[in-house]
Amino acid sequence: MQKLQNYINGELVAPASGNYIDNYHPATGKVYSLIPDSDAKDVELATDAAKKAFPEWSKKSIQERSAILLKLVDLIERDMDKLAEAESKDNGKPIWLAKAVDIPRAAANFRFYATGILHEHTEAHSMGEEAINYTLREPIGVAGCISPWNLPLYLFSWKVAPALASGNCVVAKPSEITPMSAYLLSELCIEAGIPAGVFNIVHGLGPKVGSAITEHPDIPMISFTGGTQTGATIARTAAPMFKKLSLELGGKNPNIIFADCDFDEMLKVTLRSSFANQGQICLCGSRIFVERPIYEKFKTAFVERVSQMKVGDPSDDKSKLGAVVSKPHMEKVLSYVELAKEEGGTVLTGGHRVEMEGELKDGYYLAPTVIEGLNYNCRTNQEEIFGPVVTIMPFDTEEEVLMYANSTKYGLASTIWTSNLKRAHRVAAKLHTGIVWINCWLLRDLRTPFGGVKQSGVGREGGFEALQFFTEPKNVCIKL
Ligand code: TXE
Repeated sequence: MQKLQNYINGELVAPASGNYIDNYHPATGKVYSLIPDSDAKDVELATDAAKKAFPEWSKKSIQERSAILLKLVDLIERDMDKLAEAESKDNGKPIWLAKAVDIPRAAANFRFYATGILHEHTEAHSMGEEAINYTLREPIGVAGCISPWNLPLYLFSWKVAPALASGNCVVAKPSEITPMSAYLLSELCIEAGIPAGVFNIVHGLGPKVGSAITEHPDIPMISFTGGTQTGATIARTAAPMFKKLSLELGGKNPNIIFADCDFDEMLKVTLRSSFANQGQICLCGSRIFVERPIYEKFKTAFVERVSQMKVGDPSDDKSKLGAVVSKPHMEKVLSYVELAKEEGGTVLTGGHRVEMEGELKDGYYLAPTVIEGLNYNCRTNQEEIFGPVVTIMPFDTEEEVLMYANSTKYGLASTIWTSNLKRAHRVAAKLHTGIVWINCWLLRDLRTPFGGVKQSGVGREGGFEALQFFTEPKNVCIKL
C-alpha cells in the first residue's frame, strides 16, 4: 500500500514516529493509502528548515521567486489529469469536477500570486515640504498554513501561493482526510526546483500537527481554513502569542430568490449552489428563501430537477454528485436530516444514503436532499451541515427575508436573485456577509477580498489582501 511522505527541507521523508494513519477512498469505503502520523518533532524539523531557508528566499528578486513558482504552475498543468484523478479518489468528488474546478484553480492560484508580486507597489505619504513617508512591505518569516478537505489542493494553494510569493517560507498541513494532492504537489515542488526548506508539508492529525504549528513560537502567522470550532481553538492559542491570524471558517449561506428573477437561470445555478461538490463548499447556499408568488413553482421545478440528479461513481462523467468525504461526515449529514424531521420539516426529496452495487457498495453516497416546513431559527437552519442538504422557505417582504438571512452566527456568502437593480443593491448592502452574489454564484475574481464576517472568519484572503497578510508594513519617515 502506498505510504505518503512528509516534504521537509526539500526531501520526501517518513514521519519521525514511523507511524501512519489509514487514508480512505470515499467511493468504495476502503483504505487505499497511508498518511504519515506526524507530530511536533516533524513540525520542529520543518520549521527549522523553513527558518534556515528564509534569509535567501526573502532576498530573492521578485522576478526570481515568480519564475520558480511559474515553473510549478507548468508542472501542475502538465499533471492536470493525474492530479484531478487523485483528488477525486481522495475526496469522493466527481473527476470531471476536479478537472474543471479544483486543479485548474490550484494552478490559477499559484499563477495569480507568482505574477501578482510583479505588479505590487507600496504607498508614499507626503507631508509637503516637511517630510515624506514611504511604506515597505516585508515578508515576516515562517507561515503556518492549515487547510481542509473539501477543496483540497484548491484551498491549500490559495494560502501557500501568496505566502511563498511574498517571500515567506511555509510549514503547511493539508487535511488528514485528503492528503494526496498535497503529497503529489510536494513531488512537483522538488521537480520545479523550489529551494530546500522554502516550502514544507507535514501530514497528520489536526490536534497533533495542526496544533504544533499553531503553538510553534517561530511561526508568527497562521492562515487557516476549516471549521469554526477549530478556528476558535487556533485563535485561543495564537492570540496570547500575538500571531497574525487569517481564519476562513464555516457558513450557512442564504439564497434569496425574488419573484422577478430570471427563473430558468436561477434554477440552473441554484442546483449548483446547493449541491456542487456534494454540498461541501463553505459557499454553498443551504437556506433557500423564495418570494411567495413563485414559491410553489420553484418548489415543484427544483424538487423535480434535484430528484433527477445522478449520484454515482466519481469516475462517471454523468454523476452530478459523487461520494461525501468520509463515513463520519456522512453520518453527521444524515443526523441533520433526522433532526430536521424532529423539528417538523418535511423531506421533499432525498434524505437517505444511496445504496450502490459492487465495488462501490460501501462508499459514502447521499441523495441530494430538499427539506421544507422549518422555522428560520431552528437548528437545521442555523447550523452548518456541509452536505447535500438544503431547506426551502417562502417569504413575503424584503424586511422579513433579511431578518431570516442575517439570523445565523455565520456571515460568509449570500446570493440574491432579482431583475430589480435597485433592490439588488439595497438588499446586498443590508446582508451581513463577506460576499454577495447577485444573479450568479461562485463567480470568482481572484483579485477580490474573500472571507466572512461574524463566526465565518477573521481577515480576508484573495488579491493583494493575502499579500498584505503575509507581509508587515513598515513606515519610513524622512524629514526633508
Ligand atoms: O474541519 P477541521 P474539517 C467546516 C465544515 C465542516 C467542518 C469540519 O463545517 O463540517 O469544518 O471539517 C486541522 N489545531 N469546513 O474536519 O476539523 C485539520 O487537521 C490546528 C468549512 O476538515 O476544522 C484540517 O487540516 N489544526 C470550510 C483543518 O484543521 C487543526 C471547509 C480543518 O479541519 C486542529 C472545510 C487543531 N486543534 C470544512 N484540529 C470552509 N470554510 O471552507 C483540526 N485541525
